[in-house]
Amino acid sequence: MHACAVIPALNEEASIGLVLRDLPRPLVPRAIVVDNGSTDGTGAAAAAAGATVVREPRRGYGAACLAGIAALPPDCDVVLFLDADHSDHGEEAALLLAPIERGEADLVIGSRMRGRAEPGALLPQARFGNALACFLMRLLYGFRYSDLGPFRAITREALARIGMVDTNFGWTVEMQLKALHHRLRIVEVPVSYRRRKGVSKITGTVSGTLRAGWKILWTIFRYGVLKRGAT
Ligand SMILES: Nc1nc2c(ncn2[C@@H]2O[C@H](COP(=O)(O)OP(=O)(O)O)[C@@H](O)[C@H]2O)c(=O)[nH]1
Ligand SMILES: [Mg+2]
Repeated sequence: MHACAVIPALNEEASIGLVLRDLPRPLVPRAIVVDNGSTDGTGAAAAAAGATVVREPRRGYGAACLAGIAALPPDCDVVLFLDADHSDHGEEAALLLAPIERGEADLVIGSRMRGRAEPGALLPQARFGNALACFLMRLLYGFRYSDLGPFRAITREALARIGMVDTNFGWTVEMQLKALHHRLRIVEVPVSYRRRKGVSKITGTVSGTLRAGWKILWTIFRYGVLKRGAT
């Protein structure tokens, strides 16, 4: 197994080095940090910590993930996604990669609801949004996700098969919906989650929460209702 990390980052100079430091190197020897138009030293900090830095001027979480995928080395066969704010515990990468390595899963979601989230790390609006999205996916597909967490692993082959397109906040839920659609083998594992440094740009702001919440619901409607059976 050749795993490569993809880390979308927007102004995370203070934390990106810690994220890269915590990744277990033998298991995840390479990391691509996608600098999404940061105005701080995110790119330089990532390069100093040994990552390959890709720049994506088109703003958006999904746009950054897509740019990271486009830059994967040819021999990479498993992609590990995580956030740049040091909320995810990169040292837990083995928990996500093990089911893939054993040949039991195509997609492994790190669940912060099943694992230990530090108090205050998941804001109430994030918990509510996660619960609602998971409830709706269960109604539509009968599958019990417990989280839309950013820390996840997927085989390169499965990633190619599902054809991700979302350029912003719908990214995580799109992957989960398409995984159900394409009948991927999905496993959830408990992961830890800590409070980020600095202010959250998505769930920590009213506009970010509303835009993300709306986009997630729209994505569930689009793939779960309109396009069900189409792909
Ligand atoms: N590429 C990209 N990343 C973003 C954007 N907004 C936030 N991020 C990154 O996405 C991750 C999650 O953002 P964060 O502010 O922690 O929001 P929250 O955890 O959902 O409340 C972090 O790694 C951010 O650097 C964006 O517009 N583009
Ligand atoms: Mg965060």
